[in-house]
Amino acid sequence: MTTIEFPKSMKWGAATAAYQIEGAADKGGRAPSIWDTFSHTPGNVKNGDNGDYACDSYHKYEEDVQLLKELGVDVYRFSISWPRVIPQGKGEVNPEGVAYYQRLIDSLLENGIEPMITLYHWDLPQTLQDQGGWENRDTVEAFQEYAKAMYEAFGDQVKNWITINEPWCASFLSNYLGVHAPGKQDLQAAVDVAHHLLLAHGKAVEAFREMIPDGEIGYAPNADWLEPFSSAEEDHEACRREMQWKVEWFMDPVFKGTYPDLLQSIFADNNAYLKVEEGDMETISQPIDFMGINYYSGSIARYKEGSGLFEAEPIWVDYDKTDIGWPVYSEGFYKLLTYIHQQYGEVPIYITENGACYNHEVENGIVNDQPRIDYLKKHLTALHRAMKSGVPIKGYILWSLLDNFEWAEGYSKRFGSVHVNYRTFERTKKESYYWYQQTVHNNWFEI
Ligand code: NCW
Repeated sequence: MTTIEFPKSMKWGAATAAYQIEGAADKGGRAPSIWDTFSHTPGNVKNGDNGDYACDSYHKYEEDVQLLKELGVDVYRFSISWPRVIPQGKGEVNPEGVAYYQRLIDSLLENGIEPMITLYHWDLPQTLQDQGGWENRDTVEAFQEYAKAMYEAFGDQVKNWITINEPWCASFLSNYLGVHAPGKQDLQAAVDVAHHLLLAHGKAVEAFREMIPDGEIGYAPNADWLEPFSSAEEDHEACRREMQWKVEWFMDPVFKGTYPDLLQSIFADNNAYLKVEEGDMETISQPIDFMGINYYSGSIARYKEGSGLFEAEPIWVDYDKTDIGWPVYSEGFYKLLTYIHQQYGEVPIYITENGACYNHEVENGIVNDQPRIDYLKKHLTALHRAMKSGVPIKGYILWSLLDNFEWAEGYSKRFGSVHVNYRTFERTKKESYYWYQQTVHNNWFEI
């Protein structure tokens, strides 16, 4: 037995996102987001699922807070639904929407849990999409106004903020690969969206400094690790290109004030051009208080002519895979963290998401999700190794507190430490919940 022990300062948390858990899609003055439109369009989401009811957390938030309290976490990361608080995307603030988050925040604080708010976890108001969405540069300003309204409403009580969740998903996965809302397949659109998301991040940070000077703000890019299949130069280069797309494209602008040259030329070869206006890079690269990292998986890849934009082909060597098909690759977590530390220096890091999809059901009142516990042990061991190597980790936030609406996969994929019955909305703690509870309580676990 080896004990993996974390420093006393380590913050533990659990995360969710508005569209994935709230439900109450037409309640309290909420207007549709791009995810309502997308999920209600046949063929986009598995089994035709949508977030109309989700986990019904809009009504059951107190029960969720009790789950968090019993879990013993320091931090709850949740997102605000922009169309719930500003239904038309700009202009009037909806008091009923604000009141919902106020109740949630009050309840968290009464129970000794620090709120961490994500401003954008993918549910853009549909009215803004009708005006071009994130492709339209005006959306950046609308986002800054929305951010200001939220700082105004909650800044006294909430000190931890995240601007944008997984900008790669909100740009390329959504506008080039067409898997997520709005479901486009247009590289130029994706490049424009990516830039505008980063700009929106910068504008929200700018306003934050004026309005919440004693708070901390960061963003939460997703990151994969690509390991070259062989020592051949072409395999290395293929992995570099893929990593530049998934990682550097969203981190270099923020921490170095530049976009990777190689990728700009690959995009240009495919008739997609970066449109940067004067001052943009300064806005994007202003200092932030922490970097969030969402890590789930990685893979071994090799060069393959003609395979996608970057000619990198993943090789499915003998990894275990989670129930969503993502390889369990904790070594990649360690490598990614040390790589990011080398590249971007001493910026403190929160693991803003890590977790696994396993679809265990309730049997005799128990959900025995041992593979999720194994996954968490491996990844927390890798994290601990990274910390020992000097990577400045502030905290670890589990995805997810609850099973929830898993975007294009609908309800078919479960990431929660708590099982949700989608007919009755009943919550059942899984074995991984109890394991995480012990780990959070002890600040150590055994392998
Ligand atoms: S879908 C996704 N996730 C999951 C989601 O529940 C959460 O809201 C996200 O922050 C778990 O964590 C993130 N990430 C997208 C992964 C990329 C899928 C790549 C598909 C390639 C075609």
